[in-house]
Amino acid sequence: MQEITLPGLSGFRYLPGYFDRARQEDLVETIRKILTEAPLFQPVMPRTGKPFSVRMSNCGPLGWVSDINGYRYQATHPVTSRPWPPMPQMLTELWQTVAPDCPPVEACLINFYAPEAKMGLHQDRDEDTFDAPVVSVSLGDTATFRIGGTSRKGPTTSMRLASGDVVVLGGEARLAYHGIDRILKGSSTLLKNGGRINLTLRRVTKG
Ligand code: MD3
Ligand code: FE
Repeated sequence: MQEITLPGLSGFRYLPGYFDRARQEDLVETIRKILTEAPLFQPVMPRTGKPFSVRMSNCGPLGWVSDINGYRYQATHPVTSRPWPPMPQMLTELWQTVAPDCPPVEACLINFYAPEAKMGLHQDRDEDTFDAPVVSVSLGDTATFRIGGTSRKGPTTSMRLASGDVVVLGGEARLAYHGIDRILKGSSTLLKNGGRINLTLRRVTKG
């Protein structure tokens, strides 16, 4: 298994091809089942109400939501009001493998990118703890990902995230600015209707 780090950003680990094609197919089937229970919703920006281009859902005890009132984690789906579906075993196993000394994963945010979707540069800081890493899994079309440092200005590094790739954002990288510039339409055959799914595994509460 290949592991790539960045010289200026400790705690960043890129694990290309972590999941082989068969396990990616397994994961997609598992996620599709979750999405029938907890459908994708369109989050909006706090205050402005401007919709995100990415649609989202969650699984696990807590899920991240954004609405006119703000960003937060909550135990229920914002549209159905039902609890989020349980965390699949493949994801709890991934967490145990890459974050063995951390308390259990509590949230898996499911981001769905249509070919035109993107995500602006931001920090992930809605959790009550930054001790555990954020762990990202990419499925479907390749994305152009940008990561900088812990200040909004300053240099950024661009890299491609392909289907099956895992990124672990711990240590200094946990609070790095990052975003998705674009999706390379038609770059993967994994998802029948194209697009990209990103899963992010998180610890939300203090262990
Ligand atoms: C770097 N997701 O859900 S994954 C997000 O592809 C998010 O959907 C993007 O940013 C996506 O918040 C990027 C890679 C990633 C995830 C979390 C990070 C990079 C990160 C947290 C801190 C630093
Ligand atoms: Fe993020």
